[in-house]
Amino acid sequence: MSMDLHPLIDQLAHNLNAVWQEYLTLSPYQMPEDLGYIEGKLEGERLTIENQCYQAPQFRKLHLELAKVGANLDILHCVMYPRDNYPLPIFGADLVGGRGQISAAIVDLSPTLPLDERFVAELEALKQKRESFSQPRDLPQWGNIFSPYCLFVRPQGEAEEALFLELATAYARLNCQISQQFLKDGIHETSDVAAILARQQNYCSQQQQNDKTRRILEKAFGNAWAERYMNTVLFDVV
Ligand code: BLA
Repeated sequence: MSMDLHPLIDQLAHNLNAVWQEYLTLSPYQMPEDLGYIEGKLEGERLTIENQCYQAPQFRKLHLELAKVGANLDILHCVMYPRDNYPLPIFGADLVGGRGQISAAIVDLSPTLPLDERFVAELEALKQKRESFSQPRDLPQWGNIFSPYCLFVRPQGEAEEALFLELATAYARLNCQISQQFLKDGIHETSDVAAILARQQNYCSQQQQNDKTRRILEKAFGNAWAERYMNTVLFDVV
């Protein structure tokens, strides 16, 4: 598939796939039939979407989406939803850019239950790297779902792009490593299923308030389609 995306998007997509394959036992995840590869064009520019989706013993859904809108807007969207019996955070990443510049680069491990101390230790150790970006961005109001370790920047130049890639990959790897530890130790037997589900529900309903995502989908596919896509593919709760 050659969508000719911004190099940082290609690199992060590559790294996420590599980390998943290294640490997790992946099996296919059944997408709604018509939503794997999508092309749309209504009033706006052509929008092409490619979805990859897996599951694993610890994750109900591992979703990586690459999208191209016209010639100037490239998007990577990734969410790793844990199963409701694992006290894991929700890994989420979004890269939005075009014309050689990434305008929004965000990655987080958003808590369901309070973050396990093994996450906190590693994430604290990355603090200095998180703070070295020249253009940090402010989270929107719905962004109260994110952790204090959320990184949201407009990366400037190749060095900052490389650092974002390193950190986003580290967050995904950490999540996979600790999830493997939980699997091995049977930690999932003891977790609070109702609270984990409630946090996933809240994560999804907050993300659905992102009008910037919704508007792009609506312009290419119409309102009803955009609503269904946001509820069933991007931010669904089972
Ligand atoms: C911002 N998301 C954006 C923007 C666009 C999209 C166009 C504005 C870019 C900018 O402000 O520079 C569009 N993102 C999309 C589309 C898809 C997508 C169309 O993923 C999919 C088809 N968004 C996520 C996830 C996170 C996320 C998983 O999907 C975080 C983990 C965050 N995106 C996010 C945030 C903003 C954003 C916080 C900034 C919103 C704002 O400033 O109002």
